[in-house]
Amino acid sequence: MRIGIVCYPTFGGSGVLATELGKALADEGHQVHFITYQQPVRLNVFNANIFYHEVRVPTYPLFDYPPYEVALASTMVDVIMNYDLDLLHVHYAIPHASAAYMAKQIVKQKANRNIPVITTLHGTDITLVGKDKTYEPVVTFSINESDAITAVSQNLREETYKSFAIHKEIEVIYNFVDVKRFDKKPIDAFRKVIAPNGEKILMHASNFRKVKRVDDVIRVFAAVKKAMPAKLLMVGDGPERPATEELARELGVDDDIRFLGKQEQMEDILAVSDVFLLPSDYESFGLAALEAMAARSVVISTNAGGLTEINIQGETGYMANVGDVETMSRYAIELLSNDEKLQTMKEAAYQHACKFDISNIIPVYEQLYSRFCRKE
Ligand code: GMT
Repeated sequence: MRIGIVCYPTFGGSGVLATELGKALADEGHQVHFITYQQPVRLNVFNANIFYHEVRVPTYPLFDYPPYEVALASTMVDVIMNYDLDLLHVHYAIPHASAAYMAKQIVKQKANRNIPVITTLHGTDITLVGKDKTYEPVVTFSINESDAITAVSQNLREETYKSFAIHKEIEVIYNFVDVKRFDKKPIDAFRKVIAPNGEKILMHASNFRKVKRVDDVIRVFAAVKKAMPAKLLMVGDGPERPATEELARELGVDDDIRFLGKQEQMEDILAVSDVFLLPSDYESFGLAALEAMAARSVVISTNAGGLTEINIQGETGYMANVGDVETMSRYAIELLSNDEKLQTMKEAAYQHACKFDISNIIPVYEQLYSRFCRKE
């Protein structure tokens, strides 16, 4: 098949998932065309089946807001027509689903062709941004106009039906992880630099936005530090980072925390971590947590959104209510004080992550695509 993939090229989970999906489809022999404004961060391989089409947004002094959606739709039309695409798969509804609708109409008029559009909902496009009155009518319309709609968890499916008047079926296709990539032995030298005295290592990775409650990560770590020697790795960057660093200084734990910024080699960093903290207000799925589990890190998270669909309480990790720093700290201290339990839960987390392995999910997407593909 010739598949167009539209996504955000940044470190966000939706872009990561879309890129990994495209890479895997290319490995299966499909021709994959990424259409986005920048080379996706995880698109770091050469594969003759992968094409990358950059959306250029020409500016003009009149434009306070350059019209990205128009440029995106035009690029979609160009790629569909010139590479004879079979379908478009757009990740994150805003503005990809509405741009795809526009492209679909143009291709219909120009070439009398119906190009199927599949929209995958990822989370904040529904729960945060999409709900906003400013965007809602366009989001509702363009989701309904998609030929197929998928959501990355049951929770997100339900949230979408609750918040938008969607009259089509939303199929759940869970996010996936390439377990082979994350099942790595820790690099000893790296572990020694981070934790020279064999301290336990906690970790968090996100885009440091309010929804991630990064301050709760620091508060849990401060409680753990009172009970045992430990280190914390903070991966990623975003608006809450300065306040988070300030809180670490205030609580006197800054010397034991490393802010690593944005990182591509997540598998090497996750491999040295014992516990992964994800105290978010909401996660439609929590891809970062799944990657941590595949790397044998035990996830201590909130029980928000789709996290309950990937973490099993007391078996693969622990969950607490949003903001319940005390309970999350207690879980972390109990677990990190009991090596046998820690090893058992690490193994259980890994085994559970294997159920979400890429090899199980790619065929599901292929089956979905084949329902809409032209019969030659
Ligand atoms: O978490 C973010 O802010 C990034 C966001 C995105 O769209 O890239 O992540 C969402 O999609 C991921 C991939 O499907 C999910 O794993 C995340 O849980 C989801 N984030 C939220 O729901 C807050």
